[in-house]
Amino acid sequence: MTKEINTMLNLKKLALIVAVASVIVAMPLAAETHTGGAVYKITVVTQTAASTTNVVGWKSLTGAFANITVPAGGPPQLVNVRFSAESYCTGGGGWCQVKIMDDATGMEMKPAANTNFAFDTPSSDLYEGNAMERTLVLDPGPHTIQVYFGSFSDAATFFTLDDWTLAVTQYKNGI
Ligand SMILES: [Ca+2]
Repeated sequence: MTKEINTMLNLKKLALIVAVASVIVAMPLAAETHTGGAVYKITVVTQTAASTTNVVGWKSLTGAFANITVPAGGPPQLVNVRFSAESYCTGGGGWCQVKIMDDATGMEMKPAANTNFAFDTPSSDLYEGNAMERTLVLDPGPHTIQVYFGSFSDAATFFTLDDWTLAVTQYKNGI
């Protein structure tokens, strides 16, 4: 094999490596799929009193939690949470964020976007109905599903949640 052919082969190899690397870089994170069987239990919490925060950081939304138990000795359960609320986000900058945690394990429910999920954005659009949905497969034992709200720009951002519903559905045999 001549030196020229070797060089050509090496260039082709390099081109292939670059092409593969480009595809890897361009690929989005894979979506996650979880499944569960029959409904085991649903817990629904509602509130008509408003809560407001202008603290920079997360704050637990008062009363927006559900204490649930995945039966000991059984399989994990798929836990699906729907949260809807009247939302008002004003002043300052950044976003008004909501996340849902299992406080018992310290795990954020999926998609675990943390501060990257904007439930609302500061503007003069006043009150509106907004919603989110989260999922987690939980092991046997007690769990506390808790809603947190906040903003991460400055104290000039005010975030109010009102007239909310927290619905926590447990499904048997979560995977
Ligand atoms: Ca808004």
